[in-house]
Amino acid sequence: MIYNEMLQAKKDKQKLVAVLIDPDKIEISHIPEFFIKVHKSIITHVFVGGSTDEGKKIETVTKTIKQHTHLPVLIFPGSHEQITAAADGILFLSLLSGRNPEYLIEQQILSVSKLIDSKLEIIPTGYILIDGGVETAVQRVSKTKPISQEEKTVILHTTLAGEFSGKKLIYLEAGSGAKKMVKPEIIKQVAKKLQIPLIVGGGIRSKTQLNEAFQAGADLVVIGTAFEENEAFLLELKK
Ligand code: 1GP
Repeated sequence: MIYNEMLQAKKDKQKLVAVLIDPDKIEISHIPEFFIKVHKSIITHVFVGGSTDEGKKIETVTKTIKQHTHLPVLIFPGSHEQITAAADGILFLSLLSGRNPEYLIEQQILSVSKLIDSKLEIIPTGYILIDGGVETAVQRVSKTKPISQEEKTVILHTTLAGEFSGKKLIYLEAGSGAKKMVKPEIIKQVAKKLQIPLIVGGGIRSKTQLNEAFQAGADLVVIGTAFEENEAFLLELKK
């Protein structure tokens, strides 16, 4: 079980790193070569998804990834249309920072027909969009506002409301391509109070930022854009 392994890693203080693969941004033919690099790096998880899947490639991309890796593959869907049983599991997201019912419950209901008979491990995840200094795709697509990094209490209370309502993970998200990652002081404040594993992503482009996120208390860090722009960065994060 992927989630139980995450809990164990948290207990053991073993830090996890996910590569985020946007199906619109990767060539299927490049996947085998990409994963040779992934396996040399400290990556422990693979997330697949994006705010949109214009090329409708997620199923093929996920199947191809599964053929080339032993790492757990989780769908990180921008909508119910991105759900594919080819993965191992799904981050079943609720956008708790927003007030758009479409992303709080409607998309989740629309997902059920695909999930009900699948073997996907479903991990309820409170997804919290934090201002990363630039309008991100999540903001555009979800038509919700991120929480300002100045609103520390709102961020803390939103994450804890997620935990208290039964989410198994909290994902603090500055948005793909964010200019500013979630500040370490915010991660720290949340990590101190949260019992469940904490995912942090958006705008992390260096080893220093990765370490800052971990030192502040992130259990799993997600990196997408930095690998899309420079695959050599994977090798800088060598095992
Ligand atoms: C986006 O948190 C992830 O959902 C990763 O963001 O692409 O900025 O690394 P980046």
